[in-house]
Amino acid sequence: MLRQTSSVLLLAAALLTAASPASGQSDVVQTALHDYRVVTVADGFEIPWSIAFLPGGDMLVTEKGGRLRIVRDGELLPDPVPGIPEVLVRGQGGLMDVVPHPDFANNHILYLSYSKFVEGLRAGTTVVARGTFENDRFTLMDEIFTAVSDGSSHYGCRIAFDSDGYLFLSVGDRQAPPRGDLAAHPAQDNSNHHGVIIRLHDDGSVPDDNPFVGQAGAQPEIWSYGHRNPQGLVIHPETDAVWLTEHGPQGGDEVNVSTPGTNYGWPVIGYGVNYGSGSAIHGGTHAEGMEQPLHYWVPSIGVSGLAFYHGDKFPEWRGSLFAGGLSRARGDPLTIEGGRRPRGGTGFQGTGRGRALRRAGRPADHRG
Ligand SMILES: [Ca+2]
Repeated sequence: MLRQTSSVLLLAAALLTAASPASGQSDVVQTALHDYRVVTVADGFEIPWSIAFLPGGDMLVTEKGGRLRIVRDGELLPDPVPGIPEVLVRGQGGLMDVVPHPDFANNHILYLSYSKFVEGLRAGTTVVARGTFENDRFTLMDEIFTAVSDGSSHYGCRIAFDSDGYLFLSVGDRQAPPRGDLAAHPAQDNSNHHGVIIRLHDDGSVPDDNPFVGQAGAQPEIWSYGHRNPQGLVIHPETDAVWLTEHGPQGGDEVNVSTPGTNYGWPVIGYGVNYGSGSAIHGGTHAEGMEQPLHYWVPSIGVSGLAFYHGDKFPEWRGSLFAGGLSRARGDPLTIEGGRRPRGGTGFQGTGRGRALRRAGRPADHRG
């Protein structure tokens, strides 16, 4: 089920590199706005989860099983990076995101997110660690965030930095079952980190202006809540807004823009149903005080990596949001009209699971 090819992982890099004819590439794919080829940049990975582009041209690729790999000059180096912290590899858990510090060129700091074993918890929790990456070795500095959460899966784990240097992280709802009093679900309860976007300084300290700072009983790292399992996260390259995609249940994957203190409704409202049975989860799709998604997919695409395109090779796609999907390997360009309402379009399609999307060509730039 988790079988995956590197060509899919590297779809974004390939796509946005405006392929010229070479080996290891697909036939021309035609879409409404642009024709393109998919080019395999490197292969040989085991369940790759994310990519980072470093100054100098190296790519780092996480493998869910706990390894960080280096792609240099188009070749996957045989040895994994030493020094990676021990991760809990179980179900959806493992080594997930890798993101360089915005000033990586000078400080060589790298951020990793992963699931970690914690005594007493069923399947660990989501952790962000930072360390230096020099001479092809990772040296752990510290764990800057450990989510207060307990559950079976839904770790979230996407990291993004905005232009002011704030670190945003998604944490899933840990698959707490949505039943009974939905308003009492952990994703609606800010005394924990289930189903949230968090905002931190680059050292893990909490910014004074986070929305729940000073609110009794609330976790001060929370920026927005009521999410299910956000696994796409990107900062808009012009507006600095925090865009995310989150997995719905059966149907109801969503695109949201995370604003401070906002409740995105899971599991009180939504557009999906229970897996298999198709029985209702939500009382409805709308509720007072709960934000509507900008876009939703029924059926779900199995959202994953997320990127804005602002390059010049494909002018009609400029400003579009590309959403990776695990179940329908594709990137969906969503045209954002007036910065607000996305419109679905025909994007690129691959042959496997579209896990990670990063725009290539701007080293260490994870804002699009
Ligand atoms: Ca929602």
